[in-house]
Amino acid sequence: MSIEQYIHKKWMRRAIQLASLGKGFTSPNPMVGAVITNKSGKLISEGFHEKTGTKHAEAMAFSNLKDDPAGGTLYVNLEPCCHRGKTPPCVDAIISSGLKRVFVSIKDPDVRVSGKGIKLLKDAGIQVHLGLCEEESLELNKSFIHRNITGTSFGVFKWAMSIDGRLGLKNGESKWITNVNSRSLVHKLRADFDAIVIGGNTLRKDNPLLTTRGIKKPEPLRVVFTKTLNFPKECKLWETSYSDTLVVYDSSSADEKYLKDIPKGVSVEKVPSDNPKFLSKILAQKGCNSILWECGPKLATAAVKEGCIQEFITFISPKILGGDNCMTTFSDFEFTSMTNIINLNFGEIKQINSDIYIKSLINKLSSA
Ligand code: AOF
Ligand code: ZN
Repeated sequence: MSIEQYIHKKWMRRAIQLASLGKGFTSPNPMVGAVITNKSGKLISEGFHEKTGTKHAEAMAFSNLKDDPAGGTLYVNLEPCCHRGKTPPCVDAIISSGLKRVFVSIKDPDVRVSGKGIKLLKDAGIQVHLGLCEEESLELNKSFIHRNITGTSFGVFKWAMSIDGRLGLKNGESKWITNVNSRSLVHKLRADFDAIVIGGNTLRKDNPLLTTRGIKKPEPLRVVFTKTLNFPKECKLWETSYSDTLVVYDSSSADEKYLKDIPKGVSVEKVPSDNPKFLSKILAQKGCNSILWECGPKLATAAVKEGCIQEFITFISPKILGGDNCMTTFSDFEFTSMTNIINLNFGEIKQINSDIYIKSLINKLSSA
């Protein structure tokens, strides 16, 4: 790698790092960071997109300028926008700034932009280099890209199991399999997601709180997907003063007489069947780029079958729970041939005191 290439990479990595400061707050928008150097290659400004509705990264960088950008270079991890949305088009600001060159990591999958931003810059005589740090940028904005391409939210299924692959005892006695550190990691993990989903059975059995315990404000949306609408009167999710709750029900099976028992502060939506794809679409339309599925085995299996899950986070606890008295996560899959099984790739693996955390990936995304 030449010194020049190394320097360009360094500034793009900085743009990606700035972009990631918006993690958890930008949805439905992407995480974007921008770095501007002057014609001598000196850093003269930085910016990032803080949250939806606020200045785009490029606009923030232009408002932080410490020197004349004419003849300089912009580094940005997503193609600059060319539409007038909540804020003016960034390409207009780039063109009038006199910058001579723009490095862009990846194209914007948003149909309002999608290559048109790059074309406008080139038509204005600006050199555009596409593809620098592409992999890192795809990874950073995988949820935003997934929602734009598929119309569904990027899904991560999280569960905890014993070393022999058991979820717990069927009698419900072993509610917590993992240690307290793994459980507080889950609270942190939730902060990276726009919504946390469980099924009606998990609500009835566990009565969970599903919050980050104040790590993120506003808290992610808490969602219950139900076939019956039949819930206990007292549920932690009904307390909505610090965290919103949405109940999505299957109108083909639920008895709507139970709607009156759901407190006023809880939002309710219906879908035509128990297919989790309907849920994922509704949440995508509400602007959720990402969903953490914390549901039980039935809904998890259906969500995997319907392509609603892209990644798995598994906590493994060093316990042996044994056979028939235990629940397993994917017993609803009945594979009869190795050609049909689901193959995953291991991503991150780490030890959390006595437990192990494994992230596995189901498929790889490509750029727009
Ligand atoms: C951002 N921040 O830094 C960049 C974005 O809702 P709007 O009007 O803010 O437009 C959002 C779209 O703008 C988004 O889908 C993406 O295509 C483009 N670029 N968005 O929120 C940014 N550069
Ligand atoms: Zn923009």
